[in-house]
Amino acid sequence: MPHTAPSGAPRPPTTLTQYLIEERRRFPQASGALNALILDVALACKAIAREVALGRLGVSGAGAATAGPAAAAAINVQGEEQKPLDIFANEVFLRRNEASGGVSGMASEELETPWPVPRPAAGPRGKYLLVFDPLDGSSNLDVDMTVGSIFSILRAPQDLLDSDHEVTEADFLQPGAAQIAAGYALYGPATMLVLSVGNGVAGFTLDPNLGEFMLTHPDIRVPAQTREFAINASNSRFWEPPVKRYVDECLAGTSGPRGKDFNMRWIASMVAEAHRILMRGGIFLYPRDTRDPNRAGRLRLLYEAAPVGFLIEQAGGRASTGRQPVLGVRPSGLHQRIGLVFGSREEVERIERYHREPDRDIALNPLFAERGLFR
Ligand code: AFP
Repeated sequence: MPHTAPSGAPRPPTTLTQYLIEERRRFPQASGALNALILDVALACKAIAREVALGRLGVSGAGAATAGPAAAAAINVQGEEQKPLDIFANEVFLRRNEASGGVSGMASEELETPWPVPRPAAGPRGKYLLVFDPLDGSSNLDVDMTVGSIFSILRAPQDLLDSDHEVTEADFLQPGAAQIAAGYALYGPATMLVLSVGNGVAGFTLDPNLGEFMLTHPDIRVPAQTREFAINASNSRFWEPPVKRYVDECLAGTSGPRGKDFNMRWIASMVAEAHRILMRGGIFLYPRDTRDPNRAGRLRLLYEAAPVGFLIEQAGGRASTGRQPVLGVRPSGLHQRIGLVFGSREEVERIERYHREPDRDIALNPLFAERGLFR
């Protein structure tokens, strides 16, 4: 039912700004700096959405030769190729948010080290740290498929606020549970912003005519059960036994132990997969595997796993490494990778159980006991 004003006329949809003002009422002491920061992030996302929608007509294509730094092919700190749009999106995030006064430092997938924001000539330092992947799933750009931006907002440590020294990597190494807010923008058929300020999850759709994000999905909840899973099956030979077991059981369908058929999806853009799961449930796995002993997984903890974990848990789902809640992991580095499983609560709990069970089976098996054949 559309909301109606006392006059009987339909009430216009709530804007992102109005939503944030309402949320701020929960904290009478709040200065408004967080809201201002989120609005700047939203503005950056609108600029990126516009550029993404231009496709080859924008910095990625014909215009690339004249697009300055965005034209240069480069490799980022992860050893991955940076597309012109990756660099453009990173610049937009940095420029838009360093001017806001709300942050004292930023960290990005595209930058090896933190981006310092100097103390302003007058007034205090920004109270927050902003961490982001400015364009997640950018390998999808060449084929005009959905991509997104994902961000996390942390409190700047007090000793940073009290000092004049530049932000350091250590300032960012906070567990996901410490996030103040997290969200993503999805550049799909419609541009959406999905946000949590720690009081549930809300989804906003960009009205391109007004240039405003409108609240279209209040109080998003992830169903506890699902029949849909997402995993890159080309890695199956590297999976650990609990993951193999889980996927095998899904594939066995009605004739297997789960007694029901499952559907599978893989978009190769975590933001897009997270959005589908927030909308209709499901489970996503990019688990720790044996492909590269130097990498605990593919996805990055600080700017992929932590913000998506915050959103999913705020929506009643669960996010885990398979072994522990992802929001409890204290990062050891800015670009640390981690195994990630998230989505419908009952499925994630099942996978966590499967990770515990092999150890238990080994412990119970006399062959593996302290004096057994294999120890
Ligand atoms: P890109 O931003 O380099 O395309 O990486 C996207 C991503 O980090 C994540 O969004 C996907 O879920 C995952 O990588 C896809 O990885 P695979 O290519 O190994 O399936």
